[in-house]
Amino acid sequence: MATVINTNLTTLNGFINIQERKYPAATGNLSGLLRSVGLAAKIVNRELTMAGLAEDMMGETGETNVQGENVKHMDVFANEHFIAAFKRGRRCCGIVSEEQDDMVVIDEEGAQYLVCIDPLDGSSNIDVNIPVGTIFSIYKRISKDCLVTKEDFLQPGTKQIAAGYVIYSSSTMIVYTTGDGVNGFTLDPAIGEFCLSHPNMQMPADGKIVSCNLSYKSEFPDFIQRYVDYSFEHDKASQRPYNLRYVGSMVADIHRTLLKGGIFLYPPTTDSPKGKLRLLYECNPISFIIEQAGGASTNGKQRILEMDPTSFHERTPIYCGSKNMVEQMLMMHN
Ligand code: AHM
Ligand code: MG
Repeated sequence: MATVINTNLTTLNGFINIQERKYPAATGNLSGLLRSVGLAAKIVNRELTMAGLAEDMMGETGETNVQGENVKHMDVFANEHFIAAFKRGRRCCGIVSEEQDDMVVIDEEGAQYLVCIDPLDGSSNIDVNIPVGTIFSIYKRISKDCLVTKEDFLQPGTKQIAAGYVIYSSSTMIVYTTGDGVNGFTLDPAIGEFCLSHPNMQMPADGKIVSCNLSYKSEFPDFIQRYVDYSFEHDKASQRPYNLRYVGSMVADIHRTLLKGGIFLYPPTTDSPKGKLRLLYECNPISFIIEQAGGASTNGKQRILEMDPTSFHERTPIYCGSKNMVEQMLMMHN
């Protein structure tokens, strides 16, 4: 019998080109920016796979970032390479990064796009070989000045032009949206290309997995405590108890939620009264992806995407995932 050879390979760059051709007015600038994400992701991936061998890539730098968190060597590496890729690509006029107190202003004539990024999400997991990620969000500038302004970055998530994440795990993937569905690309390390492996991702409307750091349960708002209790009650008819799964890298927990269904919760706690996760470069891009895949994302009072940001590093509670689970959780509010 003749061997069937699959030659139907769509690379990330090829896919970006196809998408661009759908919009005759496209300038190619967004495409260029997305290609920069792909390149930096490959560089970070290469370094991460070697992190256990290169001693200077493990552990902390001894410094703390603007949020008072210990900075890891890989945080610095990822931050520098993503920023360098955006600068080299010449399509980006500014960046807000988890690793930098203030915005990075790029004096690039004609550049209209700005990026909010968590270069290495879940970095406390690197030293123990657990999946980590990169989360990014792309906006178009609204100011007309010569250089990008603070207000350009403080647009609500509904104004995102594109958003996505990279998951560095048993395989490395980029999952992104430009508001026209969600597509996932798996890195084939042999050819060095991200290849379309998960076209038009849609998440299940129901799920049986709850993802949260239960060690803070007594500090959660009452309605979340009620929802957690409900989730782990025994009731055959509604297939409870649900399963508890928590990696502690948002990207990994969200990726599983997207593929298998479920709900991810990061409520306010005593130490983080506004929640721990950051609106601009964690919650907004993830919420854009989740909604585009048919799920829901809320801070308990409103859609995350409709929040009006007031500062670069502001935090918010987030509850997101399968639509019916999020609805059920919100019912506990009343
Ligand atoms: P980081 O961006 O500094 O790595 O922190 C964000 C991470 C998320 O990936 C994860 O969901 C959360 O912090 C875990 O926090 P906790 O250990 O409090 O559960
Ligand atoms: Mg993070």
